[in-house]
Amino acid sequence: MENTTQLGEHLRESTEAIIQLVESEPTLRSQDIAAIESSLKKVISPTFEIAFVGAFSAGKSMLINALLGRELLYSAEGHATGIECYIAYAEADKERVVLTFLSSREIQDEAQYLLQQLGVTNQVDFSSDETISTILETCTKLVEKEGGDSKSEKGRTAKALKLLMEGWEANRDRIQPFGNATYSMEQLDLKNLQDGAAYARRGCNSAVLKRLEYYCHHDLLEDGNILVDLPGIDAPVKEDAALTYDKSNARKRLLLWWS
Ligand SMILES: Nc1nc2c(ncn2[C@@H]2O[C@H](COP(=O)(O)OP(=O)(O)OP(=O)(O)O)[C@@H](O)[C@H]2O)c(=O)[nH]1
Ligand SMILES: [Mg+2]
Repeated sequence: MENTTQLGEHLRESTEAIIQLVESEPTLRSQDIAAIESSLKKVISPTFEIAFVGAFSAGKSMLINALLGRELLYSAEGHATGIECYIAYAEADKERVVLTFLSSREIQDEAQYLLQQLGVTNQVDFSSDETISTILETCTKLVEKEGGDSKSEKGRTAKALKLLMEGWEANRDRIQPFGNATYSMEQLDLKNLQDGAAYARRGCNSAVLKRLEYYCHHDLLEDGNILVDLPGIDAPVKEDAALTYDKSNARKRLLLWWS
């Protein structure tokens, strides 16, 4: 009897033969081959997402790190995870990280919202270096005045805006005006998963990242399980909480609830 791997291999060979036939026949060239390929991938290497959802600071990221036996995800007191992180399987010699950045438009909208929270209601020109320097200086002073970035809402907001502006300055050549740019480890000169994790963990980089994908060699992931780490459902940053709420409603995903 054939095992699942052999069946998958036969299915792949047969489908590829059919695709070749379709491509060689001019009258059939308009057929959507990409849809067939994507369905084939789903059948021969199915994945299943397991999302860790719950209150902020409940220990979700730390638990995933403990399960994998490595410090990939940022875990700290207070509101720690601000982006969606996916951890999927890779062969031992093919471990990698894929980083997706926010667009300039998303960063500017977020900055404008944070400025509004701080009482600045006029539209700001983020293309001016002078404006960015002024925002950074003002935020630094505000955080000092508030006695740190965790003592008051104003201090937290000023710190978040400072990190966002620093992240934008540091990664400006990588960020696209409207689309979400995606980079491999090699493109960012990162040598391994730990390097990737360290890059994403830096506050200013984390502020301008949208999504992280770790491809990691671990038995737990080998059957196609993808671990998903998300911000706390009650995260003090409302966009982060909204992201988790949104992802929690996705179908075909197991939710592990923490409180
Ligand atoms: N003693 C103890 N501390 C823990 C445990 N789990 C988490 N912590 C601590 O709790 C804090 C928060 O842990 P995280 O893993 O960042 O929590 P999280 O649920 O991912 O939080 P968010 O990313 O903000 O949603 C960290 O300082 C951890 O060291 C645990 O089982 N025991
Ligand atoms: Mg976390």
